Amino acid sequence: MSSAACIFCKIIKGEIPSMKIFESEKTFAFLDIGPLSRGHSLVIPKFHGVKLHDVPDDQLSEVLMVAKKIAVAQGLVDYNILQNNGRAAHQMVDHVHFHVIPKPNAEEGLGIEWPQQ
Ligand code: DGP
Repeated sequence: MSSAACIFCKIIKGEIPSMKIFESEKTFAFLDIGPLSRGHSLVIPKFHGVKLHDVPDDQLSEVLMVAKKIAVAQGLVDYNILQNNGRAAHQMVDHVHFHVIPKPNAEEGLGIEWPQQ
């Protein structure tokens, strides 16, 4: 399921360009357009759901593993995995997404060898 108006659904379909770093049948990952640190990425289920509880379990099953793969591939030591639900929780894009945010003292480890599918 996708939403015609959703920017992340458009990114998945290639209608909006992105720096893609991973794609599988259910999951997509790309660099954040406004990174909080170098290598800040977003991991999303391809299924369109606004909040975490809108996405069926089987559509979410890979998301955390992909976030972990990215952190490992970047050589991160310190990082945040962050997922916001709703405006009061600072969610700006209404398609579930997990941020992988490298922390500054881990930056020398950013070798940028992105995980393969
Ligand atoms: P959040 O506040 O959790 O909803 O974070 C939304 C993130 O999405 C924010 O860090 C910026 C990013 N973002 C918004 N629009 C685009 C876009 O068109 N392309 C990319 N790559 N990232 C985007």
